[in-house]
Parts: sequence; C-alpha cells; structure tokens
Amino acid sequence: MDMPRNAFKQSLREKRRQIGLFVGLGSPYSMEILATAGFDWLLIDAEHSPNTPASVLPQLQAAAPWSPQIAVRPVNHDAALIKQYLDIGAQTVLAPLVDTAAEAQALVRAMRYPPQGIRGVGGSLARAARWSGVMDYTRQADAEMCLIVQIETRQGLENLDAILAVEGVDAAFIGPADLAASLGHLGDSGHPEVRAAIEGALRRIAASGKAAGVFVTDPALARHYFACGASFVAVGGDTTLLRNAALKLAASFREDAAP
Ligand code: 3PY
Ligand code: MG
Repeated sequence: MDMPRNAFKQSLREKRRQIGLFVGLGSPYSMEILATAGFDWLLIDAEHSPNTPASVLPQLQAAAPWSPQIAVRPVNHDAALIKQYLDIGAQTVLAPLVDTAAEAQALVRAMRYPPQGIRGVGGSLARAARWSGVMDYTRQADAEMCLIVQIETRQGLENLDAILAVEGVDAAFIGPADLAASLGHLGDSGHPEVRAAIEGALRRIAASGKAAGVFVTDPALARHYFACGASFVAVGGDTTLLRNAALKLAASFREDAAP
C-alpha cells in the first residue's frame, strides 16, 4: 500500500488559498455532512471540544473519502497525545498556544521518528501505517507530517521570528480570541490593537516564506487578511453554524405564531 500523501502540507507550501471550518461537534455523522460541504480543510478541535483520540478516529474515518484536508488540534503539546493522533491517521497538527521556539522545536520532535524526533514506533497497531500495510511507513512518515503552530499570545508574537525559523514548522495560524485576551482585550478580538497585531503577524509569517493562517468569520475582514498575507483561513465553526440556524428557525416560527 502506498503512503498516504499530505495534500494540505503541499497546499500550504504553495500558499494556495484554503477555506476551512472548525469542527467541534465530535460526531462522525456531522463530519460527513461538513466534509461534503465544499471546504478545503476542516479542523477537528480537541482543545475546547469534548474530543479525545477515541472520538477523533471515527471523524477521520468519516472524512477520509471526501476532499477536505483534515487537521487535528490537540488540547496541549503532550508528545504522547500527539503520537496517538498521528497513529490514528492525523497528518496535520494545529498546536495551540505556541509561545517559544523551544516549544515549536519540541512539537517538531514529537511528530518525527528518531533520530530527528521522539515519536514512538508502533506501525502494526497504527491506522496511519495501515497496520504495517504501508510499505516503509516509518521511513516516509516524517515527510508527510505537517505542523501548524498557533500564535495567540503576546509572548508568541514576541518570539514569532524565532518560532518561524524552526525547521519543521510548516505554517503559523493566529488565534484572535486568545490573542485578544493576552493583549488585555478579553472578548474583543476586533479591538484596533488586536487587529494591528494580527495584520503585523500575518505579514511577518508570509515574509518568512511559511504559510500564514487566521480564524476570521467576517468576509470583508477575511479579504483584508488575505491581502496581509494569509493563505489559509478558518471562517467559522460547526457549533456556531448549528446554533445560529436553530435560533433563527425557532424565532421565525415564534414570530409567525404570535397573535
Ligand atoms: C483563538 O481565536 O484563540 C483560536 O484558537 C482560534 O480561533
Ligand atoms: Mg485559541
């Protein structure tokens, strides 16, 4: 069996424009709906959503036949947890709250086999290796792994250039909510200081040659962030889509039913 290639990593390298969605519902069934909706990439969130490797696995399986590229966001940088996500078949990791080059370096090592890294070898048990069915999985795997670091604190901004210089960091993604909190504007990611910080960071990331990404739900602002150098954006989340549609539907019938 051939090594599954990471088309997302390739798209990031080529700075192709990629529109994504955060997926937090934790359901393989809704994942199938989202995977057929026309997004380029989907992020399975296990940072704020009730996901673990056991619930991420069926979502990866549900998404596998469809075109969107899948990234997984673990709750932390734990190398053992990252190993589990890679072994069930995730090839792209979006790591939250990366503040220093040392943290980025440790994440790179978590995603690579020795001698470059510390990923444990367990191909016969791993879906990623198709249970030893992929020829030479261990020799090919490192090249297909993709690390996106999230820059979302003041410290992360201060260390941005050093983080980007870490070999093995493929892209950097700005988290406006955490960044706003870190800059003293909790709950106000539209604050001018936060906006300016995001714009500056996107420009610096793009200038480094690595792909720049950001979470942005406003289409006009998304266009602006593309102009600042972003090549991949997440434009919403499934929980918000479901909640907003449900609120709207219920409200529309309540108005109709009013005497
Ligand atoms: C944030 O905004 O903090 C994120 O992590 C992604 O939107
Ligand atoms: Mg965040």
